[in-house]
Amino acid sequence: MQEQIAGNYPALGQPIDELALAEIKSAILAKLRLAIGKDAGMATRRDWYKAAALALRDRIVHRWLTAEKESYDAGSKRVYYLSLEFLIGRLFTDALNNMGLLPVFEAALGDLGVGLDDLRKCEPDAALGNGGLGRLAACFMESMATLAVPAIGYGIRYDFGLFRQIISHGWQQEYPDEWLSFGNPWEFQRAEVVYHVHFGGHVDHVDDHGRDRATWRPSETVQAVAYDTPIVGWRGQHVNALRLWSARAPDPLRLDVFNTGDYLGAVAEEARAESICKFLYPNDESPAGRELRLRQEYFFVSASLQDLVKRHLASDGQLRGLASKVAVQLNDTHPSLAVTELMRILVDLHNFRWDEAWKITVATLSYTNHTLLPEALETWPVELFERLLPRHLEIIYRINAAHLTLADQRCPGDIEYRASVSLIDEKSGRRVRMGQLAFVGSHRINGVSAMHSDLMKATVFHDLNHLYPGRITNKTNGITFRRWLMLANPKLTGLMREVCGEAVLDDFSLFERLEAHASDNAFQQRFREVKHHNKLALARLINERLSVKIDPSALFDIQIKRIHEYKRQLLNVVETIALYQAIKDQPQRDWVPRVKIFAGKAAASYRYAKLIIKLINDVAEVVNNDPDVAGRLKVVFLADYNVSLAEVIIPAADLSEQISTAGMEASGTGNMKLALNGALTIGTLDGANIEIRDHVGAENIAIFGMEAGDVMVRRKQGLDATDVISRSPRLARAITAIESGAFSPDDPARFASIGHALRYLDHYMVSADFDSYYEAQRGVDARWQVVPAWTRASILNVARMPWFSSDRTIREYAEDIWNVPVRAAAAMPVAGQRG
Ligand code: GPQ
Repeated sequence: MQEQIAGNYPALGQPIDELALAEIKSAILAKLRLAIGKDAGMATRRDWYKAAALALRDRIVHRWLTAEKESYDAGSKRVYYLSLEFLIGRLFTDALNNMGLLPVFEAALGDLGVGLDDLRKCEPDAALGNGGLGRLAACFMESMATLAVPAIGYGIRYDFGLFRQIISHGWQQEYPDEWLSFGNPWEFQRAEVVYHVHFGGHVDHVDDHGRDRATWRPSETVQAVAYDTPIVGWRGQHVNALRLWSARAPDPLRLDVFNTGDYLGAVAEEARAESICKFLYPNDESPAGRELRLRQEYFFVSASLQDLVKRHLASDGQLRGLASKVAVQLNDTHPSLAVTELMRILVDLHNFRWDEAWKITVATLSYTNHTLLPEALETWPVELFERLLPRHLEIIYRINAAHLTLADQRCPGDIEYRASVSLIDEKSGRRVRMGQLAFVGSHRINGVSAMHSDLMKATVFHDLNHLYPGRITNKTNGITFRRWLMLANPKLTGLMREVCGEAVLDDFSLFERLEAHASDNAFQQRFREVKHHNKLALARLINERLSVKIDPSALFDIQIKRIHEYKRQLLNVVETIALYQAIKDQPQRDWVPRVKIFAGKAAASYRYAKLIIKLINDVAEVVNNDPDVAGRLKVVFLADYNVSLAEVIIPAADLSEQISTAGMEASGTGNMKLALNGALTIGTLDGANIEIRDHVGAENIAIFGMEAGDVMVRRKQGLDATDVISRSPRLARAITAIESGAFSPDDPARFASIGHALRYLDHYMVSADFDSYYEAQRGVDARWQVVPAWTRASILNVARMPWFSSDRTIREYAEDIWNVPVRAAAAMPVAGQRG
């Protein structure tokens, strides 16, 4: 049993084992010398970080190989999570924590004269994703490992992740994210795992007794090389791989061309191949629409399917039973080509009859939808498809033929119905619809919150749902508590371990034990001390980065997420302006001191979102330098929002802004992270906010604004907001200030387009929801002033969040979609309980 200790999180106050300490110290020193080639005397902090990471990796690899062998021997069904985005952040303390090795590494490094926290900061964030969708994939990988679901995450190893954001004179500027420039200690290059991925050319048909077989004669080949990163689950019991593909040309150098003196031409093929994994498209909920993006999508789908088919054949010998051993989850439409690629593999390469191949494909694949915005669903011009993937286009036509026959049977003569379900959009030039393709080729299609899944049935997939009833299911998103509570908020975790018992680390239902203490004065005091500690840390960071001093006892009002019109940072700014004006009008009133904190990136091509960032910064400039509001209002925009910055901001939040236009945020997951850390939510009835309200109780959340149905009705009436502005002098005054250059004296017309939208093009209901939002904010002020009641609500938010663990989400996917067993919560090794 002692061996298990390594996988245990040492109980509070448990002394560190001297033997283990000595072992880790010598392991780190050995890595420093033998893997880094340095002496302790010469080592930089980064050298120490790498040495420690490698020493840790060794310990993970042992578990990894064991887990791998166990699932192979057992012939277990495997999950393959296909995602163009994995927003991982840092792995060092995440892996240490899950391995139960955080205290011993901290002590060992301390003895060696280096601080663990300093080393932690040497690791660059792996930002292979844009926002929620990519972070969800990272949380899922951790939960699948925790629940011992044999799984592989497949994606692309981008040379450059999401751009670095710099704010210069208030404007966003983008710089490349060179996350690999100092190497990556977590990954294993698998030089032997290489697949050929083809593009272009033409298709030859063989008359094969109507079997629909064809031979694709491609004109271009790219190689996909595997890089594996181990993802270790809680208590180190199970480890899965994240397998990312890197692209290269079969011939790195054309010597014949080189010898003619054309040095650039000699490496042109290599450059073209490598461009596939050069960078992450910085788009969020807007399709990239470029040929390179389609090449990325096919590249990773093809390599991943070749890999999983090869693995399956090695153990089962044939593909007939694929669906009983393999579940492929498509994260959004980006991997939709898996439908056609799997059909091609089965029919063209393995001689399956079309109908049987189709059954296997549908039984193997499932698809998660992350947005209702019709303009965000990917489509590709037929002509581009034909040029890049001629055989896949044929397969799409063949699938569509059968699919439309079914549609005609269901709704005979209904041309509109047929057009709406077709895989080809004939309206805007001929385009392939990737959402429809993923839907038709999957046995389950899930939305990511209850409301989103309902709206999927009612809107974007209404007609497809009619044709394939029962396929749509809901899987409300979740977040991994190991990262978003234990690591990000060790102080709160410590308090919970004391009050709920050590077992709370394994069984989140024990959070409910907090409820009994929610009104207890002494406990409240300690709970507030934890929050204050976290707020001090954030205040320090803000002062370091922006030279803005904020009061840690002020209400920290936080909006952190991608900058998007539907997420309505603008609503928050307009309310900030109105509040600023109100404070200036009556400086003597007992205003609640507030710090408005924003962070988030705008897609590089999204001009309006970038203008909103400029507005936030311009408002900050005026507000923060106005002595009339000093001590009452501050506005802060933190640049370069990423996972690591979120880990500092979230534990310090008092108020969580979840204010999207109702019906537009599929789920949200930041809302869950903030509530888990004790922030009260001010939000609309949108996405998972609704389920958060249901769990924490309507009295512990501030809901405002129009509901999704109201929004639809009002949009039908038009987008002009003159009516609401004429009824709200407060709103009118704030808009006028924006338009008159009150915040942009150097360029008074800078925000004219924003003023115009607020008045006449209020698609996102910023003006329409303003009064309701302003009132809700003043309600928050009133609550804040009653400290015990606020603290109680904050504690109850934490206590009632366990359902939002991604472990729960993964359990639901496993049962309802993948049909794989998961480790039961009770089967987790539990450390001795304290009371
Ligand atoms: N989401 Cl379509 C993204 O982060 N990027 C995207 O391209 C799309 C969706 C988000 C969505 O906006 C959030 O509401 C969800 O919580 C998140 O996906 C995960 O499902």
